[in-house]
Amino acid sequence: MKGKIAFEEHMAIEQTLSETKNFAGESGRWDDFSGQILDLGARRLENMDATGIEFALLSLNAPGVQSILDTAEAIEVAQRGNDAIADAAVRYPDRYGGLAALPMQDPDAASAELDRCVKELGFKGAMVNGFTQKGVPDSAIYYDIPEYRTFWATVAELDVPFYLHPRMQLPSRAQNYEGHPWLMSAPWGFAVETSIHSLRLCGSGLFDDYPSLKVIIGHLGEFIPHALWRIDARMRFSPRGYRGTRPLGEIFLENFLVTTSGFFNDPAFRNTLEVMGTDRLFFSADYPFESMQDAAEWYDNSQVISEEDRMKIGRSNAIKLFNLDLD
Ligand code: GRE
Ligand code: ZN
Repeated sequence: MKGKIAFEEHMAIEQTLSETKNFAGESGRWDDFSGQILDLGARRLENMDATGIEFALLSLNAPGVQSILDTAEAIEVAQRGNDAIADAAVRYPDRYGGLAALPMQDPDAASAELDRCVKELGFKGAMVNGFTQKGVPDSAIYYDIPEYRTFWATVAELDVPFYLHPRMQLPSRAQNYEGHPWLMSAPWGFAVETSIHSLRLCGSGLFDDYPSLKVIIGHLGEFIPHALWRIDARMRFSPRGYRGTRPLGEIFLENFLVTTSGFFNDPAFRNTLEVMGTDRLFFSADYPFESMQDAAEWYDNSQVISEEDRMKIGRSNAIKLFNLDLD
C-alpha cells in the first residue's frame, strides 16, 4: 500500500546514540545500525519510498532524555534532539514531522518544551521513553503522580497526542530478571514496563481530570488489549487504590491509541483490532529497530485486514489524529 504514515520512527543525535548500542543486535551490525538511526536523508527516504511509507513522525531514540540524571542537561539534549528533527522536517516537509522529546525531570520544563515544539516547530505531539530518572541512578518517576498534573494540563490544552514508548527497567530494580538479561528488553520487559506505566495512568484518575488526553502505545498495545477483560473482571474483587471513576477498560478504550510498531503478526493483530476497533489502531514500523520492509510486507499483504481498514489504519486515521496536511 502506498501512502502509509508511520510514527514510531526513531532518530538519534550524538549525545543519545551510545545507549542504543546494546540493542543493535550482533556486534557486526553496529556500523550499519548507527548509520541508519543517524541518517535523515537519502537512505531513510529511499527506504520509505521502497516500502510505501509516505510520511514519518520522527522521535529521539530510547531511553534518550529520560535517562539523563541532570535536569539542565536533559533540557538541553531534548532541545537539541527536537531541533534536529525540526531541521529534517524543514528540509523534507512532505516526508517528515516530529514528536517532541521532553525533559520530564522537570514537569514545567517539559511543558515549555512541548509548547515550543508544537507552536514554533510544528510538531504533532510528544514521544516520551517511559519513566524518568532524576538526580541519582536509582530513580524512576512515573507520570501518574500529582506533580505531573500541570504537565498533562498542557498536553490537553495543546491538544496533541502523547506517545509512551518503552524503556528497560533499571538493573537496581530488576531482581526478578536476574540471570536473564534477554528478558528485560524488547522480547518481554519493554511491554511489562510500558503496560504498567499505562495502567498506572488509567488508575490514577488522570483521565477523569483530563478526559480529552490521547496516549499512544506501540507494539499492538504492549499486551494490554489482550488482557483488558480480565483486568476489569478481577478488579470487581480487588480495586484497592484504584482512583478512576470508571472501569479501567472503559478509560483505556477511550483514551489510548495503539500502533503496529514492531509487531507484525496476524493472530495478535486480529485480537488487537477486535478489542480496539478500527478507529484506534495505526500503522507504524519502529525503524531502525525493525525494518520497514518487514513492517510493510506484513501490513500490505495481511489477509486479516480489509482493504478499507488498511487505508484507515495505514493512513487516514493518522491524518485525522495529527491534523496532518496531507490529502
Ligand atoms: C525501540 O526504541 O523501539 C527499541 C529499542 C531497543 C530495542 C528494540 C526496540 O530502543 O524496538
Ligand atoms: Zn520504538
